[in-house]
Amino acid sequence: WDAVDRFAFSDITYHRSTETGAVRIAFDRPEKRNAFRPETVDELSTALDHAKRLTDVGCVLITGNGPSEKDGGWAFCSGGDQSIRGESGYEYAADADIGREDAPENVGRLHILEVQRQIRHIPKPVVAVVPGWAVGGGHSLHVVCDLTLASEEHAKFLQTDPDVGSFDGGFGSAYLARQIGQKKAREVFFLGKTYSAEEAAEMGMVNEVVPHDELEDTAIEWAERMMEKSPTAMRMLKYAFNLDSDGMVGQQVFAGEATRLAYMTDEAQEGRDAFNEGRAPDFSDEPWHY
Ligand code: 2NE
Repeated sequence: WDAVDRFAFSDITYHRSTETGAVRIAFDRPEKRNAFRPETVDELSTALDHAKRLTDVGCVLITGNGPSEKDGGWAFCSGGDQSIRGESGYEYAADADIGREDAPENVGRLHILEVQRQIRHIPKPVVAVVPGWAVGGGHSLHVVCDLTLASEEHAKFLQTDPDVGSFDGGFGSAYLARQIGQKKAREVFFLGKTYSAEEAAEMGMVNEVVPHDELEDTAIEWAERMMEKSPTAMRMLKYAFNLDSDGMVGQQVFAGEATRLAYMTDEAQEGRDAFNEGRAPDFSDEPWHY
């Protein structure tokens, strides 16, 4: 991996594979089980936006660095950092550089939900590589990723949202129900049990469980495998899978990609050229495909 060092991140690490078209974005707060604060979410968003623009990158891995130096614990992400949660959301540190001259101070943020939408809309597969705890908003993040790969020994899945007065009523619950069924999804939230990687795989919210020391190699193998496929087909498939649960927004994203394909045809280029040349378009040579 090569570090992408142009961003000077503090809460995440961001690497680009030297061998395959994958990037690795990792929560880097292992002493807090990789809980996110607003700064973490901003960095995650920046990295995802950057990864989106890399036309030679076909797969994004999201994971958590570890283990914790304090107690050896592993985590993917334990959700919102409760120690900086204010009255209306998660608050930036007092010295965070957030352009306070333009924006009001201490507005609680919940913009991990914006990152969830980024993960849904980035035009390439996103894999949650889960080396330890996936909890609360961290659980919802793995749910929203296209695939989940989990450590056999250390991955654990738990929903604590209602324990801390929070509720992900969007993808974290409703989309989870599409993955594992209504009864199971309600159990995850209402009973708050901890599930092993194997149990999570049986439930249908984890694709594969591998020994911990094979986790990252397997993730790279998956990335390589996906990178062998047609980028257009992969993008259209991702958006087709999303369309079913994304309503008009899903239709808009899918249709945008259909428009891109249409732009590449002779007839669309004839339409453009005719406008630019001040003449009527001539589509007479174009077949009415069936
Ligand atoms: C993650 C879990 C189950 C781990 O338990 P364990 O026993 O392995 O570790 P421990 O000792 O609880 O945690 C280790 C250290 O990490 C901190 C702890 O306070 C502890 O710190 P020290 O005592 O060593 O100083 N830590 C862990 N998670 C944290 C967190 N989320 N915020 C701040 N510090 C955290 C266990 O730690 C746990 O249950 N954590 C809380 C999970 C949680 O409730 N997350 C928030 C859900 S709401 C949410 O994420 C959300 C949303 O759903 C929608 C929008 C926005 C946010």
